[in-house]
Amino acid sequence: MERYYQPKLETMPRDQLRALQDERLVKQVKHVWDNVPYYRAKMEAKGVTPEDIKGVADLHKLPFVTKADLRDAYPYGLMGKPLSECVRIHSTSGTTGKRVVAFYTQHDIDLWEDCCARALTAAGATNEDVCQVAYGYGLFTGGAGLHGGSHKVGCLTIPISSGNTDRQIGFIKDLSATILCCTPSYAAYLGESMKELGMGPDDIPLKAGIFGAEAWSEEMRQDIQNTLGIKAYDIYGLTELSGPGVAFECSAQSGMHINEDHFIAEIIDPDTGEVLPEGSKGELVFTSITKEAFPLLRYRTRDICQLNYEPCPCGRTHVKMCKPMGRSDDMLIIRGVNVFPSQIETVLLNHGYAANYQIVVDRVNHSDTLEVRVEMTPEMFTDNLGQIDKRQKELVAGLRSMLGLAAKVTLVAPKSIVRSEGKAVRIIDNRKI
Ligand code: DLL
Repeated sequence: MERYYQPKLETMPRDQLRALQDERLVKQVKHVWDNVPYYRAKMEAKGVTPEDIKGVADLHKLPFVTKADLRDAYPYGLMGKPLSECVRIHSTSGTTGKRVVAFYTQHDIDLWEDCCARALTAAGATNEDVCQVAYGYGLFTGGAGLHGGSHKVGCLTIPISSGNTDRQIGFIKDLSATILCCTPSYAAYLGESMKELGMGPDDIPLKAGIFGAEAWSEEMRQDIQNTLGIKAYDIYGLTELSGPGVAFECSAQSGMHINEDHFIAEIIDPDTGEVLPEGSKGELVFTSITKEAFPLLRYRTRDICQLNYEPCPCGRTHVKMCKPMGRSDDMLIIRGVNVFPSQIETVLLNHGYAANYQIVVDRVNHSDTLEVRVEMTPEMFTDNLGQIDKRQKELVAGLRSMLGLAAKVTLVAPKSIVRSEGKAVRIIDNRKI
């Protein structure tokens, strides 16, 4: 039987949900107009006033917010509440120089934790469960979000944070953890480390995992489910909109329900900004309709995605988003061809490799080169050069048929590609463009 954390809201008939969104949007636009001069100026420049926005049907009239706006307004320029009412910040790592700082009132945190509690409940968590939160704690939203959600559900929460793999496995075993929350690449690494210790899925009590914060393929899901003996659920979110829990998977494991009572989703053409018809593939744009301290209207995520409005067997009525197919800013353009790392991952996993790889792009004599470095699994490891050459050629053919591009494939020894405890770093782009 499907269980919900907030059944009324999660299964609300769509016409009622739309009415709720209409009402909340109107209120939010007024809040932003009155309290965020930066956004008010953008609205004025577009000739829009709060009176023009009567509901979701008018959403397209509002200007977008982009990462560039967040940078311009850094750090306090997009706040909707005075500092005295804010209780916390979170921030992205800013490794690409694009640090984002988001603010929360206590009310914002409360609603965010509800969203994470919905995700945990959808994965089967109850107050009988022991939930190991192995996302990073601190500025990153993963640890704090799932931690708060786990408390709300009433799970015994293990705030272990990421890293120290032996201790992770020890705690899972000793404290009988049943739910694991971490990035999918770290979950795969934990599975790999367990194997090395001679442990299999039957040696641990885990039953479900909530994995997100980075792209992962269906093939990787199967892999993790088999090695850890669990059901692996996807969860999506971004710092700008609170963190994890903007959308989450249910028992159907076929897309993530967007918490539409808090976020309105649109799909736009990333080049023209035009709103695309239902079911189209494009850039995901979110409007937060309940956030007070950092209320973003029409925020361009850069994630490329598709929405599915078909009724879901789980009974939730909220629209589902597919696994993001990549980011418009992660998409590599190699010799004019659009390449998403997820496509490469699919080929590798289909050929029996684990998701331990690096994509190296360079430019030689004015032409782009693509190299995929892939670890052999311990089972396939060999020093037979003929065997390695054959395997490399198979992958070259697989990549050519997926991407329409010639790639160089280099098979490397197991464990030679550095593991990440958080989000994996898969792309090395050496082109000086
Ligand atoms: O990654 C929040 C989060 C924490 C989500 C824990 C899920 C679990 P940021 O660091 O701001 O926030 O990164 C946001 O990560 O725009 C996507 O490109 C990517 N992303 C997040 N979840 C997924 C997912 C957190 N399930 C950016 N699948 C987003 C693919 C994801 N990409």
